[in-house]
Amino acid sequence: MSKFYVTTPIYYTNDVPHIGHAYTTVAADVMARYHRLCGDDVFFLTGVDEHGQKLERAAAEKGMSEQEYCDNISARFMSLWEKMDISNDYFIRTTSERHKAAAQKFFRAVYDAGDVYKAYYEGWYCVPCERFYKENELLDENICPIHERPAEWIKEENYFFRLSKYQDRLLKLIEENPDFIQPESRRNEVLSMIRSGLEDRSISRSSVKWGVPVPIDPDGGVLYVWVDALSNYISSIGYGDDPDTLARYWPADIHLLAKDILVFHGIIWPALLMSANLPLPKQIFGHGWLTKDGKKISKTIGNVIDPSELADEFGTDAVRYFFMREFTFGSDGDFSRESFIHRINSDLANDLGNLLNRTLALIKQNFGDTIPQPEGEPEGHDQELIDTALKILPRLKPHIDKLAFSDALDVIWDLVRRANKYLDESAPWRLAKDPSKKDRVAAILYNCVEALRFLSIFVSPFMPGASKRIVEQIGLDGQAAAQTFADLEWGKMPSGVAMGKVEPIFPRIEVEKKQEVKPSTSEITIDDFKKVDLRVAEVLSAEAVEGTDKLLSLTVDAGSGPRTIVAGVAEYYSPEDLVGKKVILVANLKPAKVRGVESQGMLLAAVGKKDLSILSIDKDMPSGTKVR
Ligand code: ME8
Repeated sequence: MSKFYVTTPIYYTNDVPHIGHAYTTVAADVMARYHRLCGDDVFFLTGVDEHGQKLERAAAEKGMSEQEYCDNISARFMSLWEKMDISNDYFIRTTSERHKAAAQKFFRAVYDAGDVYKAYYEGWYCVPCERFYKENELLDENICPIHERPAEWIKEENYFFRLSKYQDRLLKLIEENPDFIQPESRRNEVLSMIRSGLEDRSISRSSVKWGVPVPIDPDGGVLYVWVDALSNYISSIGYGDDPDTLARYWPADIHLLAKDILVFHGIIWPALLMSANLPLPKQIFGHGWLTKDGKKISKTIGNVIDPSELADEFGTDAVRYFFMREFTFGSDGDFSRESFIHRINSDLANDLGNLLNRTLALIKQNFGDTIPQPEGEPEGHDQELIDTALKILPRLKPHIDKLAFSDALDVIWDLVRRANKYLDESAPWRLAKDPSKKDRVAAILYNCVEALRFLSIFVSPFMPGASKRIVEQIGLDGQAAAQTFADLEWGKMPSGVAMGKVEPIFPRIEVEKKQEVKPSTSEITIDDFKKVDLRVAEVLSAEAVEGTDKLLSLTVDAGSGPRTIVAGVAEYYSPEDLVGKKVILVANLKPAKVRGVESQGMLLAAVGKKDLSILSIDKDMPSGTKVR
């Protein structure tokens, strides 16, 4: 039996999970589930990276302890993966004692190899990336190219790793093993980086407290968070405490990650492993980014989309399918709701869903609730359908091996399309009018059910929930979990079984008509606009206005002392929500009496039909600051 060990990166717990994280995790899940169908001994690892400076700061900002903060966000990742049907075998938390001990053992192994020394680090550091930057890697004014925020200058005495010593071995490794880093474009990036020269790297942080203590020096600070994090791939399978499991799964077959962390996985990690005298992973695959309007989805950039909300709205399978079908895995892909809905309606509701509905409805009409017995030798287009079905698996394999998920699904959809066409060409509804053709009708519908059973196996790595529902509807309840590629034998579908409850598995998503956005007023000049004095104002206190449940009376300070305003926001905000908030005030509005209270200004809000959101500022600015 082959083994297959696949990993996702471990995600930072300063961040809430978003569709970028779900993208990698779903891809890894597809690989794991596919290999289980092949009968492999699979270990699928995901988890969270809970240490480092950005976490330390994020917790402090929230007034929480670091551990409390991590516990909170780790729980969100875990429940998201449950919702997304992620079948990981282990969930690593780097704050676990097991991991910390293994990370220290790993550091010590590198130290014992003579590859660690103490020196001063002075240079740029981007906290959201948790990485050191050279000046020429930053944009103007020392802005980090990924997070578009200024990097910080740090100077500290740290432990360094002799990365430079491994330059030649790394180069040879990557040159001689074309599959080690994929896709090709990423491999070339790494090669040119190595060729341009590798410098030793700091692997501890003396100014950071929240981390794994450096094992060789009580005053040495903590391990650089990346060294701590990378060692998760071995700590999870027993590097510190379970040599049998380690030997069973290590080296990893594939580390999946996005291109921004390729250097850590393609250069630093293999060099550290060489130093610690451990085998190297077989492949590192750096996929593209999910973007929104061309920008990487990330909390720091502020454009996150919550996969959990998408799954609530459209179903887990639809989200998983979209990720795997819409984008070329190695390249960036822009997420849009329109393309999502279009893809789901056309591929899932129209193609696959329709094949299932039509087949089962025809069986119901002609054979009650029972899957009919196939009668007679193949005729008409039967053989073409059977051949298409039997050829899917060998065609699928090379695409999955290259992580070309979209191409793999396209191959599977050849069977969906062929089966729908088969049904059209064979037109059993016409034959059913002639009682002497009943056997032929039975054979045609049986063949469609058999194609659906094959499809339930093929789609199961991508859409485990839908696969299960297909299996149940065609009457194989309970056997869903047992299906593997070994079940892809035409004719294995038992006849005479009772169909399950028939329901559309992918209801069509009705597209709301876009509201026509008409300019609400005629044009104004800049001078007209300048007449409005907009200011940042802090809400000092807030209370309900008597006799109405719509209004709040707020005391605000726009830099010139307290004043009262009345705002129609009570249905959307409680007084406590607003105290301390910085809002945008129209400061030169003529005072007016509202319900007996004199209102000296107005706050700005986005006003929808059913919701309202008060405008605020995303950085702290003093009260009275002009807004324009
Ligand atoms: O880098 N598009 O954690 P992280 C696609 N803790 N994938 C995305 C993405 C996007 N817009 N945004 C995030 C870290 N990802 C470290 C990893 S591993 C030893 C330590 C995915 O929370 C993608 O897999 O910033 C990326 O590599 C990972 O999340 C980074 O997650």
